[in-house]
Amino acid sequence: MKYGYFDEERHEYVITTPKTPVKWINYVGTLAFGGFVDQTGGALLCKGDPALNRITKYIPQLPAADFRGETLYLRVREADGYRLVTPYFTPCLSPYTRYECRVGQGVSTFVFENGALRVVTRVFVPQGAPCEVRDVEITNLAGWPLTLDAIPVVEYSHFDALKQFTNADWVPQTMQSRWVQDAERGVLLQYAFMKKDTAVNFFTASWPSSSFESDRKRFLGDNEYGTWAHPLSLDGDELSNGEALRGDNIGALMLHLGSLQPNESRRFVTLLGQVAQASDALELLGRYSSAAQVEAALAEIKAFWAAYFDKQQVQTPDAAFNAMLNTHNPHQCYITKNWSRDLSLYQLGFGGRGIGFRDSSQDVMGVLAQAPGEAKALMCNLLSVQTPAGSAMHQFYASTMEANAGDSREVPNAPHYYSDDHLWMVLAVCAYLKETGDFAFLREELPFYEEGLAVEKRQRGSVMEHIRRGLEFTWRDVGAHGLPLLGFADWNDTVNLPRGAESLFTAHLFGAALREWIGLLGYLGDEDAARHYEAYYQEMRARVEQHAWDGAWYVRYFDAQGSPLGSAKNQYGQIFLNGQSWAVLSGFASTERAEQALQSVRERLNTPRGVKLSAPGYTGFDPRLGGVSTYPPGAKENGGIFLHSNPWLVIAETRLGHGDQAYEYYRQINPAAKNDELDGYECEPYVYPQNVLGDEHPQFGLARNTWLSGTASWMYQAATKHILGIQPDYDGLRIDPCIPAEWDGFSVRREFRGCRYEIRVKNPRGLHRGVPHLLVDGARIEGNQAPIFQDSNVHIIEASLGA
Ligand code: IFM
Repeated sequence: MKYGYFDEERHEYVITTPKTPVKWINYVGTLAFGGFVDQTGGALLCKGDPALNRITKYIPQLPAADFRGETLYLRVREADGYRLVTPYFTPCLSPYTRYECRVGQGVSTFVFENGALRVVTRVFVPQGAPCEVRDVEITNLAGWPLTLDAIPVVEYSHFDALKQFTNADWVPQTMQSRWVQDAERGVLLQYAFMKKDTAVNFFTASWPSSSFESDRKRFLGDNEYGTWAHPLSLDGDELSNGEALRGDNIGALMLHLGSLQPNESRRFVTLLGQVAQASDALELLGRYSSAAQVEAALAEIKAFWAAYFDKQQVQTPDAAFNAMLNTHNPHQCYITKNWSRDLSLYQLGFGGRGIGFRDSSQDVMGVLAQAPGEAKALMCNLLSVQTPAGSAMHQFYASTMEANAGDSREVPNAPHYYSDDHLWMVLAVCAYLKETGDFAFLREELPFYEEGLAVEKRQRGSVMEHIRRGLEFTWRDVGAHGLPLLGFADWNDTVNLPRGAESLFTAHLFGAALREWIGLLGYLGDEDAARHYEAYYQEMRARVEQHAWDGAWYVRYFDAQGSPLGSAKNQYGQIFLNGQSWAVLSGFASTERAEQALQSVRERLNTPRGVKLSAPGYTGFDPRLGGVSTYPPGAKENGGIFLHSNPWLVIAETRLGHGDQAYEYYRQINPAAKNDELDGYECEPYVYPQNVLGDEHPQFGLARNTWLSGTASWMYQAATKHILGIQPDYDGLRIDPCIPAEWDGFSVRREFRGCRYEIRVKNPRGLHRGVPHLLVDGARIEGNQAPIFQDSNVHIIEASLGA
């Protein structure tokens, strides 16, 4: 079953039925003001912080037909009363002859036709504005005049998103709405008495409202035995004009649109936002009411995305690969960078997560070509929650910069750090410097995180010093085999072994980080420091090679007693994917072991729907292992296809020159390649999910947790830097592809350090890799690195594999 199609010309995915297997969403705005809109127009919006300043009440767990945050009713006057239509399908489940939800960047466009009406709605947040705009155009398709009313409706959440569900007296007693009318328009205000100040949510329309409602009970009617599918108040001509001073606050506006002749259209906008006072809302209405104003605001968003996409565009023989790389993957990377793991259909933004140190450090690497300034700003925030000891706080809240130690807080005797967090930042900083050449960043002074101390009193250090402390922390923090201690967890949050356990993942990540850092120090000419870290690298490598090889693959952990996990000796969890891919990424594995380890992955972990994280899955709760054993075999980290880890395998395969295998692993999880077979998969085909159920699970192939996943950044890196091989370096742009032999070539447009490159790679001999020389603007250059030009001309780089 197909639920839509890719419209690459418009950079959109077009959902053609509201009845997707699960809710499918798109993001509008940013964390400053924004949220997501689903395929039936439901919206979850917040300002600054989804936990502490939530605006709409959107409960993802409610059934698909339910009301979720926002909708629009249309009333067609008929001889015997009114006929209700919702042009987003829900909650009236209105029959349609055409339904489209066009998922663009920062805007979702809904097209609804039912024979009598065409309704086109564009939902977006103008850049920098504290409001969502819905631009609605209704056309009469019937052959006779129609008399129409429009009733846009929003349901508010308490500003403290969790309190909404934990206190059913205090919350409703604080919810208050007021109507403010100026000469022409009315604004319905809803007060959010937040801890330190009062924010004012507002709902208004460019068409005059003849009446309004702010109380859900009155709107639905009959003591709420009226339903969202048929609110009883809509049987009458007008709403009650009730200003609710308690209860479940909503905003409903009655807009009498009058009589539309055949083919005649009416348009209006609604604005839902948050301001300090009513006059600000009216000022916003003045800015985004007319068709020209809406077009201008949309043009700004479009221009942002056009420039964003323009930084890197590819053309390969695989249409699904192109669709992801040219539109949907960079879009997801940016959204993930902005929202971290704070707010999605799956991360519900109640304050448990905020911005994750590990997650955001990886997200940064997915936006470097397009948004290096934003990446740098995020890295500065992250580094400022690194502790003076060198490890990092696991997460922080963007609105307050308060940080904490994540789930480890719940286990009093556990180590209160994660062994991998701080090391990701080494990769992020080096990748940022390669992309931008902004070496001054290394000298920027930033605070360390010292709980309880005002920021001005905290220790400070340069970015270089932060990195140095991180590397020294891991070097010292080792266990019985001299391998890094696990801490509360490493990348795999769900394996929480008792204190004293060692992590091979962290050992390999340490190796990969050291390799990057040594490369940078070498480039900067700091030979002493490079030698210092080279010694660490060689020593850690020797320890891994001595202790961690299990015969046909690497083990993943040693517990505190020195017993391995991820070994053929174990009954469950015999082999872990990350133990193998990262042994290649760190460069620790010899060629022979690397080949063998990846062969073991192929044989024991690969499935046609992606590579499993481990096998076989644990079959019941084991308190010594922790969270991983709470899942049934095949789910999430317990033998599921945890997508985030698949691109690491893709990269590892390219390191060994296996172009066909790398591409095969890439393609088997590319959602765009699944558009015709989504039934068992269920999620959006335009973004990566975090997880897919593995083959030990009866629902093998079912995806969940789309959008906010490290999969986005790493799939983008795997495809662009490692399959296509477009690799920024400190002093040039390297072209080092590793492609499937069947590709006869590909091309890439890339902006790098202000220069524009047109890269054309040919593969006439059906090879995988090997670029011995380049033609740069027609001149031969030995090797595979193109220079950086000091101009803004387009430079043509030609390469031929093997020639
Ligand atoms: O690495 C983590 C990530 O930080 C959050 N989601 C789960 C991943 C694997 O456990």
